[in-house]
Amino acid sequence: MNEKEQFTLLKKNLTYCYKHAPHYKRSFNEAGVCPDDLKSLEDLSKVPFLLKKDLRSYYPTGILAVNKRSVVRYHASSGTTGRPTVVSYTKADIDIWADMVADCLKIAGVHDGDIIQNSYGYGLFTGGLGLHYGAEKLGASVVPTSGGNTARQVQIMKDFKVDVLCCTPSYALYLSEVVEQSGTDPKELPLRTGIFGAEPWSDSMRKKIEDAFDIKAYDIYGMSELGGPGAGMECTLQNGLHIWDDKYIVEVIDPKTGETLPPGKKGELVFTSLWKEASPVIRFRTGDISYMYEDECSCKSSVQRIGRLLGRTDDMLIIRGVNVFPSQIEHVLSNIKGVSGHYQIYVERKGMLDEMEVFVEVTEEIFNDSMGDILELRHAIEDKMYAVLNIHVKVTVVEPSTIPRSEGKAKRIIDKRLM
Ligand code: DLL
Repeated sequence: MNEKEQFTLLKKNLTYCYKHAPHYKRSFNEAGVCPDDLKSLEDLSKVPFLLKKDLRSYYPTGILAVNKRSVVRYHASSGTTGRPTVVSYTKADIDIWADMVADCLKIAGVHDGDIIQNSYGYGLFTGGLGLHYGAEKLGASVVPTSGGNTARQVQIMKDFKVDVLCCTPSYALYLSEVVEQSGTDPKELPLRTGIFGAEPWSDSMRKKIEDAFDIKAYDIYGMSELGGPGAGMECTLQNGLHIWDDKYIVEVIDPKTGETLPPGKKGELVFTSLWKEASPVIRFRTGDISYMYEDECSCKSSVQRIGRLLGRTDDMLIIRGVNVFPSQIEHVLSNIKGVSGHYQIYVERKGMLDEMEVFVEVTEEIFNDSMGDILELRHAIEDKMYAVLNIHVKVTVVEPSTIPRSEGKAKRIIDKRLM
């Protein structure tokens, strides 16, 4: 889709929101803009942002632009940092979302006839039903295992000869361990592709999962407020996440000033939906950090492409005044041999000082080495952390399988200062 077509869609959508969603009428009026003022895509920067707290204030119906009777489904965000935000869908929304997810699966090489095990949770979380409808639309066969009961998941993977696995990357890694414990080499399974997302994961984590199962692992991005999974998807070239031009306009802004940043510059992702009928979002500040690509991917799926997610603006830990992103810790750990990929970060305040301790789980091979080797590994991790973060982090090496496994999003940070 070219810029002119995208602008036409944007104008239509803004006009729709102004007319049908009282929130937008009010916020546009307060900012002194009306949809007719926009003459080009760049003018979108005149439109006010939509914040998570705005959406929360519409609990429990969500920011509705349709009569409640037209809503066929509700989803909600997990609400771990406050009241959940509710997202509503009309029949048309569900249909378009399914098409979008089908297109995402397609560019990752998934096709009709594939057997897809969908281990994203079914329920208020958008992952389960979102991938489910998309996979069906594609003509694939879905095994809707949802999260949990890992032993059964493994049995199903083997018995159904599953081609494609959909779940969080941390759960995929855990599944590979349980397959191994069941006496099967995960590489021997027919599994070909993984569609992993819903939580941050690094390229090194990707390599760990790809090597464990001998598969290709693709990143899928999404957020309840944006409709769910499918807002961003990697193609088989694994070079950035495609954002469908006819579904969203994406901007990157400086989180402090709100100014739009050029391609290549890291900042907060801001999304405007072009397809949502019941809960449209206009310039929604996601809190997620990434950057835009300038060049077009040779697969030509869409013009808009963002880098893999680098973290969240609210994820940043401030330890003794130093900004620390959990993604930096994951990056350090995933480049160290003998580390399993499971870790947890504890932060607490001792007296006046913040202290950070990272519990790092090691592999069976390393754990069987001498005490001296483990101590050496611990020091090596601490040194690498210092080199990257510029603060001393206490590292505790723990036995294999001791960090709690999650069936959905992994809980990596325990900040006792907030408890
Ligand atoms: O996690 C939707 C989803 C389901 C995406 C299944 C992908 C697959 P929420 O529960 O609302 O929605 O959480 C959204 O999760 O703002 C990001 O911070 C994070 N997130 C989602 N996908 C990725 C990803 C779903 N691929 C929040 N990489 C977002 C990094 C991700 N973080």
